[in-house]
Amino acid sequence: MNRISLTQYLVEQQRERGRIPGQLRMLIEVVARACKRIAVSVNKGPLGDVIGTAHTENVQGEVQKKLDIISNEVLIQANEWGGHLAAMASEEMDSIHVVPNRYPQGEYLLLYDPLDGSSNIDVNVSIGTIFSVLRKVGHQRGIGEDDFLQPGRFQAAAGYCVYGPQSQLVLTVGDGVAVFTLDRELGSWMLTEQNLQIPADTKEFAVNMSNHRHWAPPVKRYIDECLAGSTGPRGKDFNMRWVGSMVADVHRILCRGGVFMYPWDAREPDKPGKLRLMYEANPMAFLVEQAGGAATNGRQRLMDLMPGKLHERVAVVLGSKNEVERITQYHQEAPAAEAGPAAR
Ligand code: P6P
Repeated sequence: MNRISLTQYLVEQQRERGRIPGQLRMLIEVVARACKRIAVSVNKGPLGDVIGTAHTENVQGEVQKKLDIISNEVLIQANEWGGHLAAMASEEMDSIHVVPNRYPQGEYLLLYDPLDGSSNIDVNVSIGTIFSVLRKVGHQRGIGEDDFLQPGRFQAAAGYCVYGPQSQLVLTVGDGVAVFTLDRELGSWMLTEQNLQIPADTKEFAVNMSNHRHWAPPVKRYIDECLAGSTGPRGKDFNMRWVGSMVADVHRILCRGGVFMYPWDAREPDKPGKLRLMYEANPMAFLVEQAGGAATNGRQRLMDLMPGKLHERVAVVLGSKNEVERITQYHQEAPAAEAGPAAR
């Protein structure tokens, strides 16, 4: 089969649809190349000095794995010099990283989780890099954290690279979702799927069941009905999958449907959820919506949420449209006191 490369895909998309201006194409190609570099380190595992912790903590107070730091550095070094970016923000950095004055500044802002699911690194389970692209709002040189605080619907592009049995790059620029598989012999990302579509219905849910007793009633109601299966109100049996790596769980849902939940829970009532809005939830929400699915915080469309802080967290419900809508309906039907944190 005559497959096309990422570069050819981007050039043809620009020629036919005009959605990938030069700087955005450069950004996507640079990030894709950085993901190839990260894949090399991830695939080395114990053969390289990349396993284990770096004995440091990130802004979230989480112990950083060596590969978290390596991946973050790879993305910074790859993106600084090209003239396509004004600044970057990363789960692994407290504040934004502005392109140094020795390089020209571009029109875009890049946000990323350099290696999501890093708790799985040491046990050889799929992990990934998640990225989100926003446009620089002003045209002044000075860039601050506030320039990043844009709702997800303003994203120019989003994607992830999943380092699994295959390394795959999944990308949207707002015109459907395309999948590229890394051909290691060529060292190229090759188009293997486009216009991914998530089935509106599903029989598969993804959630960390060990948190069940901490959930708000609408979430308990939804999951309990799934567990009741064909003998319960849903009248059909459900299956459960939970990798504990968002990229792996979302990739499965993009490929075959399902619903993913990381809901608010009562252990830390002031925290809306575990996942980060700007560089986990928003890019995944963009991809899922572009594939015909839905993505909310249980009540509101994720991509409509106005961020207040760069590293803020959010509850996440995403995947097959009809299931996400049912979960939203259960939140709306619940008495306000039972529905978890106040709507934003
Ligand atoms: P838990 C990985 O640390 C992550 O941020 C997501 O990739 C994943 O979906 C979630 O946390 C897993 O959380 O509590 O099940 O370990």
